[in-house]
Amino acid sequence: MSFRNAKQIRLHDLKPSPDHFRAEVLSGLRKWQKELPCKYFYDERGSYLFECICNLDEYYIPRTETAIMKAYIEEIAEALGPNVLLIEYGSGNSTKTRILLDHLRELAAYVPIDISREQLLHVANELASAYSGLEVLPVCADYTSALKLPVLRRPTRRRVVYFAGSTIGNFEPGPAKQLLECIAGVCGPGGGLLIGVDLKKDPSVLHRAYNDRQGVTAAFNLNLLERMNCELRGDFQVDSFEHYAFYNPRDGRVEMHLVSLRDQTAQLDDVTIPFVKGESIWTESSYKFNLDEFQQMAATAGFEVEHIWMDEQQWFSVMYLVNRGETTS
Ligand code: AVJ
Repeated sequence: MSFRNAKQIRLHDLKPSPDHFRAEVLSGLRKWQKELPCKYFYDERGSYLFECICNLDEYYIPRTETAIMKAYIEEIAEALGPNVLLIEYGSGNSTKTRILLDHLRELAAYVPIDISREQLLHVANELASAYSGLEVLPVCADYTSALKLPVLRRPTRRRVVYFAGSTIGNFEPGPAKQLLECIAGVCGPGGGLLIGVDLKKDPSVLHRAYNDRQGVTAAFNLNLLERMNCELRGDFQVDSFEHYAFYNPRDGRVEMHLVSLRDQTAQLDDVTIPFVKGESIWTESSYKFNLDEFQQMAATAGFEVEHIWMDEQQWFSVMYLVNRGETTS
């Protein structure tokens, strides 16, 4: 399906259907350790709350990543080269993308891919008017499923996937490798991957980042229950669940959960889901990497690290990898 809005931006709409949402929710809530896919955080309110998180002092990722991009943008532009087709996974509000769009030479086109349709259309329109002459081709999709790129006006020299914010950390190791393989397929041999990767650090810094004082992260987590109430005819008692986030050093990840504060049941349409007091729904993992851990994982998908840029504290990295077509196992 595709449609044009007033400003003539054509949206390729592959957004997951309500039935798909329902099926994924039910299968997650039937597991022994209940879980929900974190991609469903990003409805309109969730995307808004995530932007609020990005402005919190405690949540160091966006400002650190932006500072790295700004400090090294000349080197980054040099590494990517001219006449690139830039494909962004999980484009969100595209703030960091603007740094790239300002500096890449003879950029061929920009394809933002995001699951949040409202935000995607809004941002695509803004960028299309801010960068006249740039072909902007938004795709509303869950980029973990097979995805066909829209047809471009101009030929390009290289495809580069931009995957910011350390969203790769939201995937378990197996699916993360699969996603990198899928990205290797999308950018093709000789194509590139510019990726933001959050690094292992003092757990207290991580703890603060996912337990902010204002409770924005808690609201973001709990919004998933509200979304299910609205879209799946649920009756979750949102105030009977509590945000719980911690760093798990054994697995190198921050885990977010929603903990049931009492024995209770929740309805999702005609399905009843029981909870005992203290039981949790696991809503997100956010893996943190060492440089060589990430390098090895990327190598299994055929990517070779060409550049690593970091902040002074070495909290975050931006890496440029090239698809060499040779995979390790
Ligand atoms: C943007 C998905 C990488 O995992 O740090 C922020 C999402 N979750 N606070 C992250 C998030 C809680 C964020 N990602």
